[in-house]
Amino acid sequence: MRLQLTLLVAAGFACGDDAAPLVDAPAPPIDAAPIDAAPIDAPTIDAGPDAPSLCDSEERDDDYTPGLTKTGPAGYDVVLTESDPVPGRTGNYAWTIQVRDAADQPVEGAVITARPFMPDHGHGTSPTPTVTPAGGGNYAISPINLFMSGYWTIRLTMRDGSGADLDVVTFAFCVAAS
Ligand SMILES: [Cu+2]
Repeated sequence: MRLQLTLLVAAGFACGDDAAPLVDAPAPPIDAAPIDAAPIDAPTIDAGPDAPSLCDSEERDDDYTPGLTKTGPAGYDVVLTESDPVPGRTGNYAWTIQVRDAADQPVEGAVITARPFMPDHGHGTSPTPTVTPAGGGNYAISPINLFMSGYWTIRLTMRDGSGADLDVVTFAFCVAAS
């Protein structure tokens, strides 16, 4: 900053009378910033008609839509084909997912663990969700007990039948008090 000011002064001095118009440079419109800033945090898809204010300002969460897909570092896709209910309020959730490998083939026989976690609070939930194969690379997960309002991550770790790591993905949702 000091350098810039020095250069500005030096330039003004060197230009003599030509520097005078700088004083009259038009000021930015005073009301420009607030108007531009407001719409950036517009409510996301998971906000219903009575949108929970707690989650309106949450920017880390996913926007739920059936078919929301996460890709792990090993190239596996996990498709959240359905969440019952739609994420938004505290309570028990039942998910159906489909796992697809890096070649886009459904993955049968994966051993999956689901771990809900509140990173802001450092705790998980209980009971631990049960993951049940449903055929065709689909798996049912329940209950996902998001008992506390706030930001949750749901990490899905996938291994093969021998226990070898396949991939891991994390979904994230904000829920408001029911
Ligand atoms: Cu918590």
